[in-house]
Amino acid sequence: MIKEIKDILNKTKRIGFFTGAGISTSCGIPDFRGEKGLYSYAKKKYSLPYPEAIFDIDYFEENPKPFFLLSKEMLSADVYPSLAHLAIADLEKSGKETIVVTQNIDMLHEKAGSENVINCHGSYTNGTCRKCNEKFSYSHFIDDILNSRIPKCNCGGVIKPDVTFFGESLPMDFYNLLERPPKLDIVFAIGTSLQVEPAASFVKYYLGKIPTVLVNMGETPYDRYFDYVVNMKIDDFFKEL
Ligand code: CNA
Repeated sequence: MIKEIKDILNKTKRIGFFTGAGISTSCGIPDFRGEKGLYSYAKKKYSLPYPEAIFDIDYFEENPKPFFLLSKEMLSADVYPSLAHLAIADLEKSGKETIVVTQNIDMLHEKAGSENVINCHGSYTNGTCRKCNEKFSYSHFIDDILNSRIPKCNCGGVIKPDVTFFGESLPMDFYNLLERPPKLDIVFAIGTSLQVEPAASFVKYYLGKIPTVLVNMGETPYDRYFDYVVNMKIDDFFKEL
C-alpha cells in the first residue's frame, strides 16, 4: 500500500496534509483522549476541576496558570519536531506545492521548516490582552511563558495567546480555506481522530474526489471513506515512504 501511495506522490505536485495530535506524540506531547492523554494528564498535574478547563475561556479568566504551564511544556526549546514533521517540510522544500492544515498548537510544523501552514485552532504567533484587546507578537510574551510567568499587558490585563479555546471562533484564514478549498492532487489525514469540527471538514471535503490517505494508529469513524488507511506509527510510515 505504501508503494502505491509513494507512486501517486511522485507523480503529483499539490499535496495537502491535515494533522492532529498524533503527529506530535513521539515528540513527548500527549494527544487529547485516552488514559495517557493530555486531558487526564493536565487534570492531575494542574488540579483542574474538569479536564477541558485547560482550554476553557471562563476558567482561564479565573485561573490562567495551568494553561501557561502547559504552554511552557509544549513550547520549550527541547521539544523537537518528529521525523514526520521534518519529512512534510522537506516535501515543500523539494518543490512540491504543499499545504499543512494543523489542529495542533505546538508550532512543530513551523519549527520543522514548513511555511504554508494554517493553524486551524490558532497559535502562539500572536496574543491579545484580555482587558484592552491590544495585540502582541510571540517575541513579546514567549520569555514570560518559558520562565513560568503570566504575560501581562501595560494595562494589567493577561495576554492570552491566540490559541482557540472552547467557545471561541476559529481563525478567519481557516474559514476562508473551507469556503475556497485549494485544488489538491492527494490529501493525507495524519494522527487525528477526525472528530473535532469544523476542523475535520477540511479533509472530508476531498473524500471521493482525489486520492485520500489516513495514517492513524487508532480507528476513526471515517476510516471507510478513505482510499488508503494505514494503521501504523506515523514516523514509521514516513520512514517507509
Ligand atoms: P485526538 O482526538 O487526540 O486523536 C489523535 C489520534 O492520533 C488518535 O486516534 C491516536 O490513535 C493517534 N495517534 C497518536 N499517536 C500516534 C502515533 N505515534 N502514530 C499514529 N497514530 C497516533 O487528537 P485530534 O488532533 O484529532 O483532536 C483534535 C484536537 C487535539 C485539536 O483541538 C488539537 O488542538 C488538540 N491537541 C493538540 C496537541 C498538540 O498541539 N500537539 C496535543 C493534544 C491535543
